[in-house]
Amino acid sequence: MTDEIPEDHPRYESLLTRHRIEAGVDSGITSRQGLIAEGRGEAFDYLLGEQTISSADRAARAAAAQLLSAEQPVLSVNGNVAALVPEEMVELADAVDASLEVNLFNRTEERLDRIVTHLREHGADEVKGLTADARIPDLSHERAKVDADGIAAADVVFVPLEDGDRAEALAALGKVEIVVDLNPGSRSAQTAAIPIVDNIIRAVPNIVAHARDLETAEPGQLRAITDSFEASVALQEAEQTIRNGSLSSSDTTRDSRSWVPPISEGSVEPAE
Ligand code: PTJ
Repeated sequence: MTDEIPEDHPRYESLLTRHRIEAGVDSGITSRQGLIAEGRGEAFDYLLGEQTISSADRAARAAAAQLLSAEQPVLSVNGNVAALVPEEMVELADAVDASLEVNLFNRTEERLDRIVTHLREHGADEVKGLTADARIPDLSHERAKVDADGIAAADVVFVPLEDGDRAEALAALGKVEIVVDLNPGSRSAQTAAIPIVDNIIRAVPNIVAHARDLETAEPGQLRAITDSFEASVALQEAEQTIRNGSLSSSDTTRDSRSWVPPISEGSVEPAE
C-alpha cells in the first residue's frame, strides 16, 4: 500500500505513518485505539511543522547518552511503536545494548504474540514481555504486567507513546524514563526525565544516530550531556513552537543537524 504514495508528496511521511498504522491494525499488531492515538499525534506534528525541532534533537542526544550509561536499559514496545518503527527499535536496542519488551495498554495474549513475532521478523533476537512475572504497583491489572528481568529490573526505560498512568507509576518506582510523545502537555512527557517531543518515526533513527556518534564517549562525557539537559526547557520550547507556529520558527534541525558538536577525543560536551 505504501508503494502508492509518491515520495515527492509534500506530506509523504505523514501518509506513510497512517498507512503503517492501518496495516498494523489489519495484521492485529496495533489496537483500534492506536488509530485515535495516531490522529492525536498527527495534529501536534502538523503544528510542529512535521520536523525535528532543536530541543527534540537535544533530547534525543540526551536519551542516547542516558541509554548508553544505563546498567539495564529496556525499550518498551506497544502496538503503535511496533507498527511504525519495528526495525528502528531493533537497531536502537543493538546500538545501546538494551532489551526490548512488549508492554501493552490494551493487553491481549494474541496481540502480544503477534508483536513479538513481528519484532523477531525485523531482526530482534530476544523479546521480553511474554513472561509477565512482575507487576507495576498501583496500576490496574493488565497494564501492570511486566517481566521481572525486564522493565521491573530496569534502571532506564524508554517508553514511547506511553499511557500517562503507567508513565507516572514507572517514575514513582525510581526509573529514569525517556518518553517520545508529540504532545508536550501529556502526563507522560511531563513525567519523563527526558521527554522527546517528536514523531517516533523521526525520533528513533535520530537517537540511533546520536548513540552511534557517542559510542566511544567516556562516562564523564555522557554524564555531561545528560546533566546539561533540562526537561522543562525542552517542553517549553516545544510548546512555544506549537503555539507560535513552526512556519515562523527557524528552530528546526531537519537539514541542520550539523550544529550538534561531534564528540572529539577528550572533549566534554558543552552545556547548551
Ligand atoms: O498498543 P497499546 O495497547 O499499548 O496501546 C497504545 C496506545 C498508543 C493506543 C495507548 O498507549 C494510548 O491510548 O495512548 P494515548 O493515551 O492515546 O497517548 C498516545 C500519545 O502518543 C498521545 O499524546 C499522542 O500525541 C502521542 N503520539 C501519537 N502518535 C505519535 C505520538 N507521539 C510520537 N509519535 C507518534 N507517531
